[in-house]
Amino acid sequence: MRILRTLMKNASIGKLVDQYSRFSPSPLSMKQFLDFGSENACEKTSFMFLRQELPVRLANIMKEINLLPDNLLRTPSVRLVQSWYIQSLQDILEFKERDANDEKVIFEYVYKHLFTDAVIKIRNRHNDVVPTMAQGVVEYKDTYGTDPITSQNMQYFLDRFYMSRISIRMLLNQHTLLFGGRVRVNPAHPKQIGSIDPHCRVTDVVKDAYENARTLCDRYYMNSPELLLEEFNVKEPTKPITVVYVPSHLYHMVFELFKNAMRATMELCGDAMEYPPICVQITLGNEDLTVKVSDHGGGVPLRKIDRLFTYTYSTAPRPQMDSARAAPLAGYGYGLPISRLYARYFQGDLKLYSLEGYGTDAVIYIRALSTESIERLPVYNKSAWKHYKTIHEADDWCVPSKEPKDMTTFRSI
Ligand code: P4A
Repeated sequence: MRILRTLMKNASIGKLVDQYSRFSPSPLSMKQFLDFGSENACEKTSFMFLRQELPVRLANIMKEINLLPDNLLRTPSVRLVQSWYIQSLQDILEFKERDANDEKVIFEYVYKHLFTDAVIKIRNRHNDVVPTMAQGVVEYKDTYGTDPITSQNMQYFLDRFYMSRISIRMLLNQHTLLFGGRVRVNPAHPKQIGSIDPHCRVTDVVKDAYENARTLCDRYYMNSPELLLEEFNVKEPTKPITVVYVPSHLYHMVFELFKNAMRATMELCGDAMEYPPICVQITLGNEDLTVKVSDHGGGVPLRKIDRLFTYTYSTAPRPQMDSARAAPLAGYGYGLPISRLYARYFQGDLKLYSLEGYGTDAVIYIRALSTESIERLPVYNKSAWKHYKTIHEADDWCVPSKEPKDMTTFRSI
């Protein structure tokens, strides 16, 4: 009887996933996020939007989880993650639409508080999605190994899956920060609209991230490179550069880049007492706000750059750490691929330009105009489906042969 009930429930949740995945997610612009937080915006508008949009975003990515290789789907970690998504979808669908006449009353007296509680509960339930999914990838790799095709599919899925998660958490955070407390202002950041700062001072975030990375670096290497910071505000050279952005996202990205730059610098220079500084250039043009983090850490050959962004590569078993020493400064994590997703989330990007033997320039691109900062969201459709189902044929570029052909063969004609 229990089994039958479970089966019935799973069958109906499958139907709901199908139903909501037929809608495309609705990307929001920075302006729309700010409007939800403005004085006259109401909690009910936010509620009604989230009641529809959260199930759509959840269902869209749940369809893609279902397309993962069976052996990966069957790992305990991926099953656990999947169960969180099912539970959260059910939690939101409790707030069903009712008769429009009753709706206002029901919202004020019943839904309002229950909804913010549900939103907080959902956010907490999904806190450990990244390490749990990473564990699933390790389990799969240990048992079945990896080939380039699987690795490529995993990369495609995880980029979309983590991007979807970033976007869902953004929605959950905005709602709780704006409507969860008694007042709309965040005591720690009174000028922010939820997690968005309409006048985010890029330099302040960069300095903060540098100081915190430097503390880790000092602890591990007993020393650290200095910071040289330059700002180029092209149109208004005397004004500090600001942008409408999520400071925590910017912090996450630059902190990651500082850790990498410091690690490369310290490992290259060894016990030398002097280290080349890390140079940061912050530039505001018409379209782009660019943050470049340059080091003289010896660089990475082009052949190995892609690996720094590859999930199946980064999830190699951790090296045995000497428990007496602090955790290593960077690496063995998802730092770079996730940072790149943060940059892409609002239509920017993160790129590495390395000069092997010399050093690395890491560049974060952010849209300067808030009207262009619009969520970049994955959508489940036929073309996404094809990515998982296509049988990959031979590459359409020649494989370079290791042993060059004897050229005399051609000359003797
Ligand atoms: N040289 N340059 C970088 C690294 C090395 C580098 C590096 C050996 C490699 C892996 C790593 C951290 C640093 C850099 C800046 C970057 C990225 C890589 O933003 O100097 O951890 C995975």
